[in-house]
Amino acid sequence: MRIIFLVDMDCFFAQIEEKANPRFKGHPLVVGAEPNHGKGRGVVSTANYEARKYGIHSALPISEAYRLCPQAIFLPVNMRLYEKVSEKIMDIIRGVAPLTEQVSLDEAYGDISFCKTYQEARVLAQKVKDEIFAKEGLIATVGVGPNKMIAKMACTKAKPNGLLLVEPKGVESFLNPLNIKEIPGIGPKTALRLQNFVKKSAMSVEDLKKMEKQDLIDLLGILGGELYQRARGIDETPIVSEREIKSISKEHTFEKDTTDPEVFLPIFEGLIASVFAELKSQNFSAKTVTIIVRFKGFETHTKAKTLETFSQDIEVFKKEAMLLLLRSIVGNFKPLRLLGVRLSHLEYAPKFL
Ligand code: TTP
Ligand code: MG
Repeated sequence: MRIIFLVDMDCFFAQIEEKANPRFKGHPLVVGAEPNHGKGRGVVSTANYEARKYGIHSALPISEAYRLCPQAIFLPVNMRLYEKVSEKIMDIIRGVAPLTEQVSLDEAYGDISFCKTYQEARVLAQKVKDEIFAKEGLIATVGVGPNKMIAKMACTKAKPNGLLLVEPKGVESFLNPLNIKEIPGIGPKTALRLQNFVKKSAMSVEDLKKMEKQDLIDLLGILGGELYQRARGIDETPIVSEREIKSISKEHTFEKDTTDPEVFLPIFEGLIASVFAELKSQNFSAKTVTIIVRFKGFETHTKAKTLETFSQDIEVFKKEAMLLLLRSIVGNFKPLRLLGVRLSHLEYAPKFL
């Protein structure tokens, strides 16, 4: 039996700004693009809870935020500062739960299955909240449950400044009355398709549970099968510590050994694109690119280039990888059997940069 917690800072960027300038406290505060008296472009990064009362939220156009509350304090994004605070928060969380998975600057799951009971888990969850407050002067909300989905939903329910535990025996009564849109993975479009199917304008998780598994799969494919499980509180997704990932690589073995650039170059570019897609989806940036060239007869060459700084820029790495490939084959050109690309020396690079 697992016990998982999710720690998520309340209105993270805004809270940091309030702490830096205590006179902002109690006033609506918006962090994001320059509002330029309502003509500004760009969006809201986040808003404190006072500003949320006016309907302001993340990703809202800044012009709209200005219209809703022109008297709010509008501040630019000071990412350097937020990243520093984020590192400190993550250190605190890792001190409490050794196995963690950071999902954004202000949010991390922790496996606290070493707690034998939910009472113990409550003490630990309170401890992480208290430590974040004592050391950083910031408020976090913590959700606890038997898996990531329940921990996440409990955290959302408990916001702001909350702590909510949903024990296995309480999962059903926690989920049943919720609107299906509260289940992670059910966006507005999926919700609409489900509502149309059951001919209801609002649908609860209890309604969702009445649907046949096969109908869900016919309607939504793989997601349908997953939702059948989620509606029952089942989520076996593991916690994957970002520290466990040391490199990202892809290889391709040619069906026939080849010397034809029209065959191997598109494959090489595809490998680069695919390691990059993975890098981005894991929220990493990388410093080192390595290429692996295996010729007919298994002679294998690897060449690497380490950049001066971490990067997520595919064009930078593509250029380096191409140079490395050229250096490996010029003057030594034999039929190619395999090509590979590896990114290593990874650093966690949160979203929203
Ligand atoms: P969230 O945790 O989603 O939001 P939050 O911490 O501001 O508020 P909540 O109390 O609801 O958790 O995101 C963390 C930070 O990430 C947020 O403070 C700003 C940034 N962010 C963006 O820049 N753009 C976005 O669209 C979102 C959702 C967040
Ligand atoms: Mg948050």
